[in-house]
Amino acid sequence: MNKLQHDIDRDKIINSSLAGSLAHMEKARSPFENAIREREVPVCNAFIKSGRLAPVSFSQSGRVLEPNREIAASFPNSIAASKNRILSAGDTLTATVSGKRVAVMFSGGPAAGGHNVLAGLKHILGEGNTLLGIKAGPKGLLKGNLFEISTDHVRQILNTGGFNLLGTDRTKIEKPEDIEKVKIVCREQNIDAIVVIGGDDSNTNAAWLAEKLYSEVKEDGSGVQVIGVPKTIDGDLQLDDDLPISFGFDTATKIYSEQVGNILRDSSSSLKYWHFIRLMGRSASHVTLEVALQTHPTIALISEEVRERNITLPEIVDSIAETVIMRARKGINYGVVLVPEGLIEFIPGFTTMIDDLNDKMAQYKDDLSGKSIKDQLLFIYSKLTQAHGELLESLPDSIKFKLMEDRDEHGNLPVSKIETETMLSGAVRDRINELDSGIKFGTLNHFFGYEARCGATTVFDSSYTYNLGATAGSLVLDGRTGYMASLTALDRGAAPLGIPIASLLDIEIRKGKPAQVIEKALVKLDSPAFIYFDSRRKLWAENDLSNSPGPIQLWGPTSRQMPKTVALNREYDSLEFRFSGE
Ligand code: FBP
Repeated sequence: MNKLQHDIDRDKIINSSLAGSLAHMEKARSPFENAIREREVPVCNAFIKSGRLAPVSFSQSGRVLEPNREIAASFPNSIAASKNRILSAGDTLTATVSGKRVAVMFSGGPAAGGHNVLAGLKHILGEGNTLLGIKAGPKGLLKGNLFEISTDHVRQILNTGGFNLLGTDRTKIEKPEDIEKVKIVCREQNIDAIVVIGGDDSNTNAAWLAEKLYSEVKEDGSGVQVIGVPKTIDGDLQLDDDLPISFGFDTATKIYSEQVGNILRDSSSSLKYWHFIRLMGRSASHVTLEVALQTHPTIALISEEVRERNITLPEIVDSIAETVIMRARKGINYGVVLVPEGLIEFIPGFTTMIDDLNDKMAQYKDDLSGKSIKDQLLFIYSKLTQAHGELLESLPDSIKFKLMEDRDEHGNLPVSKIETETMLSGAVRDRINELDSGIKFGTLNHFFGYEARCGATTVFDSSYTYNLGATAGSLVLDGRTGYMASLTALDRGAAPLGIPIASLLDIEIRKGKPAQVIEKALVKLDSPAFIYFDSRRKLWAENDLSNSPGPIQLWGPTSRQMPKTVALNREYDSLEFRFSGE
């Protein structure tokens, strides 16, 4: 092609009508996103009055959540007001509340559905009140970085995944000087209420804010209300029927299930690989359990079982190796092993070693600073107990280095960066070679994590979050503070609730010190979901019963399904959710 010809063709392409419409779709305007913005979101009957959306009032129910005594002493205002009772929704709020300025932020890791919380909140507050978005999470609140969320913004984000309208971060708000900064921002920007959309650590922030901003924030002596919304793909913010699941879990697990289903199908097609797949989810194994129920992998490890049954690393490795050999003898030289992200913290020996390490890293922070990772390790071995030092030293460098990385502001280990799947597949290979070197064992390691947190929101998450936003807005308009919005009875219309956040706190060791934080809900071995999994897994290991659930379905047969673990644990009759009385 000569140069002139090239220029002519280039102009033709750039000026074509197809190029014009492609350029128009550049920012969040794919045909898919345009279509999902138009989807109607089902609303609970509680929020409908004479065919229109209306906030509800709340009253204290008979359900009491007794907090830990030591914690109760730290939250006198919140506990005196809530009496630790869950709020249930009553009739439509009779008084018309107007003029409120409500600020909302995302906090912690993104999770699909956050945008619909904003939409439900904005719509329930109505035109008489103002919704302000806090940019970049708690850090943005400390800086007073706010803007007004308009109806146009809401139209743009409805039903879309991600937290991109506001952004998020993991700053911990606890120190008196931080609380003081928040008070100044509230006074300067005349904020009446703050809604925190976050996980366990972020809702711990919300509990502290609610307590400290209870009164005497504004010049007239009034306080600032604080309401939480339960978000996290990890699914570890749960409270039986009163909080069946956090939002984002359904979308993330459906995306991982599609990917795992595809890999299972690939493994039984190409007939030569064992895939070790680590799934995100921090400490709890809810994500892995849900994906296992959706896809029926050869093996799924559950961290809580490892801890409770005291299963050591060599025992985990042995049992995987035995399954590989058993299948190989039947001529099946492939399989899929699901590994929960937080496994390493649950393996006996590792748990206490990591606690000791956290403790020593906090204690010798100044000595460690400025040293290379290798020098930090040399320094820390001698500070740990002998057994812990030896265990740390025995690990592959890639794992050791990650264990030495800084904890986040809440004291969490960066488990998303620790390649446990690689460590395990390597150890299984060594064991197989010891037991039967003739076995073919081709391995591939994967981590499925960040690809699901901002995925296209499932119908369950879009509906759940819109109604959670309406619940949070109703709690604000009803004058409540220190509650987390929730919905119960997800299979029969869903009913709004308010859960006193301070009553959810417990004492955990973080960065080597006791800290008051919301207790993570872990997988229970006597839960219906685990019992069902336990009854099937031997069959999945011995045969090929894998399932490919396919991509998230927004229309069609499974579009109205909630997570299997939620339906089983709540003992619902079917997987179908219902957010309205129809
Ligand atoms: P939240 O608890 O804030 O919802 O975050 C969950 C999570 O996605 C974990 O599953 C994961 O381990 C972690 O965030 C990763 O954190 P980061 O986004 O800071 O890398």
